[in-house]
Amino acid sequence: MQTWASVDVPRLPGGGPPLRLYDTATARVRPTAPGATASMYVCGITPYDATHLGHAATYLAFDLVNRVWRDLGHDVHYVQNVTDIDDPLLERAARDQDDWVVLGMRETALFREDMEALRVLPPRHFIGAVEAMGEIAELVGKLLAGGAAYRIDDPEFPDVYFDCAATGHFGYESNYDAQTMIQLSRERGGDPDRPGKRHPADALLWRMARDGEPSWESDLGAGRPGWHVECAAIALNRLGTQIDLNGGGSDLIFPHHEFGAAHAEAFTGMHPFARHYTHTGMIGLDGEKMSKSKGNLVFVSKLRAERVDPDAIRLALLAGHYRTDRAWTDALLTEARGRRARWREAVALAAAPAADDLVARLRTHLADDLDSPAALAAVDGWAAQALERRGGDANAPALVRDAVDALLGVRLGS
Ligand code: 5CA
Ligand code: ZN
Repeated sequence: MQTWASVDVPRLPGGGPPLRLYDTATARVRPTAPGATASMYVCGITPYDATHLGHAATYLAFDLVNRVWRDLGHDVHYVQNVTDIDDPLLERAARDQDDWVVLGMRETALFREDMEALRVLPPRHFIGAVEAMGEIAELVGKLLAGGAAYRIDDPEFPDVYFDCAATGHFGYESNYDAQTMIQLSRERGGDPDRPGKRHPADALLWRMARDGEPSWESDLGAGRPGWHVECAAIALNRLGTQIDLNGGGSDLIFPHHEFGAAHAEAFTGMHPFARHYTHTGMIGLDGEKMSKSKGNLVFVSKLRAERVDPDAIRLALLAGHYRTDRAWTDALLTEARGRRARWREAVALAAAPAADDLVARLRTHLADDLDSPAALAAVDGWAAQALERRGGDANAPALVRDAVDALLGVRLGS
């Protein structure tokens, strides 16, 4: 798929400490240690509705990872998928008497616009499940041939399932117990109650064609893929057998990333698939997680249509720590607008207090598990001093403008 337009990222003098990130699998903050190339796979949208602020917060968190790694000199190889065929898309299209292909294309186009407006650096590969159908079916075929998958005993629909006992490591990513896994798979698109599975949590790999549903020809028989194998195939084929980071919201910890990891590991024999599994907290509204199924959504495109500055949306979302479940409020946006105005005023001064220390602190805060609230507070401190004292270093305003642009993705110049 076509990705979205990139923005220039200023290069900053000097360098910062290695990026440390929380890893769900080991339940602690650990240094990331990519080589010259840093590989990152972040799960993309299911395009049956517009991008809301929860999605935006998640992609902004991984945009910070991208920016920090780039600042450290890594070539970031970033891949993101689009789940452009799955039950929710078909259900929404049926409800609205829409064509699922058109629905997916329309919402994906809007997502691209939103990401561009928010100045999120684009992935190098932005891949839809439909365009990756051949490679997904091929991976399912290999898992089946290798004994990690099985056909369910159902003469009408002999669907293919992944055997969660196949790798010997299942559960290491989420660390959830069996009861929790079964419960979460029930809530998140799985079918633990279907008879004939080896384990209730076993996930669907290939769903044989049903009347009235789209399907694709393959060696497995006509059908369509399960959700997790889509991401495993797209990631493996572009980033290789082991990656530096697999990311998404905390609602993807199980079953999605547990199975994605298990599929990849069963195929490659290498463990772990990702060196970091990094998950963002959920953005809520009025006390509930913002989600398409609950309908309590604030869309990025709606705010843009109301002429809300995307930089203010970015600052409002970065004012909270990425791992914290938090609520969206209008007050956050008001605060972000005020902050942006003060920062702009400070970088427009002819001279300001020296900024080398501020740049160092920005790097240190972000390297510390993306502590964006501390990074924002550091810029606030510098801006307050600059506006109070007036004068100082003539290079400081431009350095701060570049650092805020490169590391936080916020543009303060004209
Ligand atoms: N297509 C799959 C991933 S392969 C999917 O989960 N799509 S999604 O459209 O439902 O979500 C896209 C991303 O936004 C996921 O990483 C998800 O975890 C994240 N997300 C969804 N809701 C929220 C929320 N309320 N707050 C923060 N992140 C969210
Ligand atoms: Zn995914």
